[in-house]
Amino acid sequence: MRLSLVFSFLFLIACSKEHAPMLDPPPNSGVTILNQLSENYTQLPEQAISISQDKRVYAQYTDPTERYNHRVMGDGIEGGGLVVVMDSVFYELALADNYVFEDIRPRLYDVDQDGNLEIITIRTEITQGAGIMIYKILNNQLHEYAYVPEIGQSSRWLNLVTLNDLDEDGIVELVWIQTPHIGGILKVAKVQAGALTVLDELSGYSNHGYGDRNLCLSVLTQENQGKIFYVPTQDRTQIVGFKYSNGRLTVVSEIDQIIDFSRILSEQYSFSNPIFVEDNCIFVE
Ligand SMILES: [Ca+2]
Ligand SMILES: [Ca+2]
Repeated sequence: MRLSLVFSFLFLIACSKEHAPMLDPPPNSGVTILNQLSENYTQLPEQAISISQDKRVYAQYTDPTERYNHRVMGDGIEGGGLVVVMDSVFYELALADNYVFEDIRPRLYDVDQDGNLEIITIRTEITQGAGIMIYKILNNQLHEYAYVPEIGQSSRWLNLVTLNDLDEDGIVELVWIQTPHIGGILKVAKVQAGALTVLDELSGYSNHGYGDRNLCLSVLTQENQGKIFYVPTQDRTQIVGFKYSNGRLTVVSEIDQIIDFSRILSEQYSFSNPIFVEDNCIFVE
């Protein structure tokens, strides 16, 4: 009698399991998209995925390649492709063999302020060095929208500083440092369709240590005098704050401090009113 009760109990458990509700996440949820990005694509060693704050947009580099032997971030493995997910639709792009994404993960920012995020990449041509390519989804495809032309020489790289409307004229500015390892030149351009025009530049700054995976050596703040961005000097002994207005870069602050290029800048100094923008803060241990 007691044995039959046990069997009945086990039978009931088995039946209840058979009809248990499914625990898998619903299709196209964030977890599913992350799983698809990591399982259906070959990721770079950093496995870094950008996710927009509203979780509508995801982006990662794919198809690791060693066809460009520069090793600016240590391992010589760069991206050969890009996948972007917007509103659960996957958009893929494969670079031609003479290009790589010399980068860790794509940045997401609404550069034309139309309510949809664009994808900002460091894209290198093997004989011409690094440039910046901004992609936009148009007609269900990733299109080249705006770009900083390549530096013009192989094994020359650049790193982004910030993307923001710095002078508050309604147009987003892009700031970067060209050749941060060899006399880094700080440059600023307004983001508009097509090739971007450098509006001002100043040399002697750096936001990357050769071989490091830390691309996060700049900080943007909102201060009484407007938006100020900070980068280290090339010799790593100062942090310098810049304002951009009337088409010019102006130094507004010089802070004497030794900077460790393996650590993110915002952790090395107490900035007032930093604006959180992960676009200038790409860091992998
Ligand atoms: Ca946009
Ligand atoms: Ca502006």
